[in-house]
Amino acid sequence: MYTQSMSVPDEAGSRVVQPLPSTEPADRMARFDARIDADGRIEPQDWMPEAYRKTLVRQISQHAHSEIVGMLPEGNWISRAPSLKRKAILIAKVQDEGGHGLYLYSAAETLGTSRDEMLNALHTGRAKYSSIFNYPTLTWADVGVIGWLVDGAAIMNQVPLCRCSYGPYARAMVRICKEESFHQRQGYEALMVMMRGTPAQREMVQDAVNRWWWKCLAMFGPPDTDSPNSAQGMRWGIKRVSNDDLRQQFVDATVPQAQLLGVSLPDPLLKWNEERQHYDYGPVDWDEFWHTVNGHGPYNKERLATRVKAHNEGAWVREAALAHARKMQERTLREAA
Ligand code: FAQ
Repeated sequence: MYTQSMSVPDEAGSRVVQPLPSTEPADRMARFDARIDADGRIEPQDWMPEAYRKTLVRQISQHAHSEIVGMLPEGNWISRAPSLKRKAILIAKVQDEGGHGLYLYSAAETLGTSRDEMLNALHTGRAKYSSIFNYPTLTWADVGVIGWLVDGAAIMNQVPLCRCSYGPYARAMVRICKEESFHQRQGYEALMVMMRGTPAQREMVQDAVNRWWWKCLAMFGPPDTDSPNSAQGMRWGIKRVSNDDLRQQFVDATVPQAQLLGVSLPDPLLKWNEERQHYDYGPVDWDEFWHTVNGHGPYNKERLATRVKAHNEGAWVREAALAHARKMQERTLREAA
């Protein structure tokens, strides 16, 4: 099995992008740019241009939303896991994803946005979250394939974010990547067991791979030529590797894993290219991707409705926690008087 390397090749950091025209104070902007160019970290108390702050809030909050919406497709299988062992592993994994959401909402809050604002944007359909979570989990094999391929794609994208220029995001990503690595391994191991099982189990795995493969390639985002945020994100050291380069790294890492597992990847154009030293692969259906991102995928409505319901039903917990915090504060003040 593999764990994604924590190092990012130097050429990935080639951020040769012209700075945006800016109305920010020139001396502060120059200090900020110099820190970014020297690969330094920006911390919450540091001055930063508003566009940098906005980009981070956008990306980190979308990422946080993806983690908590991402609990739903697998959470759906907790009550139907095939054994106590698989149930315990799945509960731990889904709980981890909730934890990732919390680290990420906290990182975004350091930029001056509130949890309520972010959740409101999600619940009213104004905020994006990863396209991948708008598809159904039809069989138990889907749970294994999500671990192997969806977490595998997430790690590929997130390891470079451990070196993001914004300190709180980078630090959150270190812990998240360690946990995602466990998630990926458990998925692959569950599939290995099924592949050693009956013909029906092997068919179930192949069917799940067929349904998830192309969606996972789309997870990395639009091609570099159609990615409006990439150039500036790279310039600021938020993104370190482009969408297409990460997608290629994912294909290259996954093909040998599929061979070891004994499944085929559903792409007739998938072929080793000796000259490029990479696998060639077929075209992703970007129309289907945008259709899903824009709210019209098979499960968008259901995912959002489930999140809103959970949030509303949890109102009493938030109220109780706030009442307790108020009481504790009053007691501390009384004792200090
Ligand atoms: N889905 O210009 P770019 C996980 C949007 S976590 C939906 O290339 P950027 C863990 C993009 O937001 C998975 N929308 O944008 C887990 C932008 O829209 P905007 C989430 C997408 O930011 C596993 C527009 O398209 N991971 O899976 C998607 O430079 C298992 C143009 O795109 C992260 O969020 C998409 N797939 O690059 C949990 C990682 N792709 O905002 C449970 C952090 C693009 O302008 C179970 N984020 N869009 O309206 C990133 O690395 C980046 O934000 C990208 C997009 C690479 C996602």
